[in-house]
Amino acid sequence: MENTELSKKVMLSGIQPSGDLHLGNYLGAVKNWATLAEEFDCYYFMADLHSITVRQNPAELRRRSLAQLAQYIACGLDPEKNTLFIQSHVHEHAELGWILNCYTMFGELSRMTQFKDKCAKNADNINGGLFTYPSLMAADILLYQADYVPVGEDQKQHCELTRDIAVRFNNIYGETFKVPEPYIPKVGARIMGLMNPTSKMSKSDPQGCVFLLDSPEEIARKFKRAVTDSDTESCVRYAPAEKPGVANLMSIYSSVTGKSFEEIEKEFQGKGYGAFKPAVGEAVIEALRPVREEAQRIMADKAYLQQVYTQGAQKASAVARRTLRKVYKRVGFVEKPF
Ligand code: ATP
Ligand code: LTN
Repeated sequence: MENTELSKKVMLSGIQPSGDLHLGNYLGAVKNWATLAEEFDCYYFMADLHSITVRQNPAELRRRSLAQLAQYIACGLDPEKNTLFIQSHVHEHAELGWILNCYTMFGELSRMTQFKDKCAKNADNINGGLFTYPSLMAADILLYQADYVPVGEDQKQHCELTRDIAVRFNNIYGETFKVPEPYIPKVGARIMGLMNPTSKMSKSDPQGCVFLLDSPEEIARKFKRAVTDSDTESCVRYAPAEKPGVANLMSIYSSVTGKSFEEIEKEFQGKGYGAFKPAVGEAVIEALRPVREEAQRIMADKAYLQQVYTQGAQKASAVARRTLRKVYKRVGFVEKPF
């Protein structure tokens, strides 16, 4: 087992438990991750250390971290085939994060667009963690000697910085870290908000965002209210520049049913948006029904969840420990006697 795992490339990603998972996270990320388990040695974690860079309600953070794990599993991430864990359970993340802070430049961190965005949004809490967030993310990745990091466009800059940090460290101390690459899945839609189809679906706009745990009634309501277009044509046609709302609904419908855009255009020929929007809602309700039911079942089974995250942290720690020990030696720390 160890040998086959060693020969597989390592894939790693994290999502902050700062909100509930939505259709964008599912179709754009987690659903695709589930298909990678055979080919790669996969690690996925709840980035709770990262999430406290923005003030969180403690009870909510705890609930969402467990709910997110349950939803990962319900989306198809089999805990026997993937290493699923909670970031704060593997203390090596915080330790390597500190070390890498000392190999990340003030100027580099100052240029991160996510830092600038978050400063603008949280003007009353621009803390040190927000600034050094990318060094901790580099630690997450480098601890596991990851080959690939599946992330969205917004995280590419952080991945680039991770590569720079790895190369810098390797140049000073000799080969220590694998230099990772961002991984852009072959399939994977970018889902836009239902109320504002020109910006991505995001939990910060709850009206235009379909959460995996939303009830069927809630989902139907959100799709009925989805913005289509101001044209009077009311024709289901794929034209993203002219009709971004309709194009987004078509992408969603295509992702959940597997139908091509041509098939969808044919199916709704002469029927108009009045029939199209509820049909997309219905298809999403049916696609998410097993995910929601399974997530709810798992969330209620606290003993099972605990077993999954315990096993995940143990497996992750074993790998993380090896890298951290090597790093401590390289930088010149005295070996721990126990
Ligand atoms: P926020 O709502 O604050 O922008 P988020 O919900 O996008 O955050 P992230 O933690 O940034 O959550 O994203 C987790 C993963 O889901 C990333 O891989 C990201 O690329 C993917 N993702 C997020 N939103 C979408 C979307 N609308 N369409 C496709 N993929 C998405
Ligand atoms: N910053 C990422 C979450 C994240 C991550 C990681 C992703 C934290 N550590 C390591 C990939 C690899 C985000 O906000 N989506």
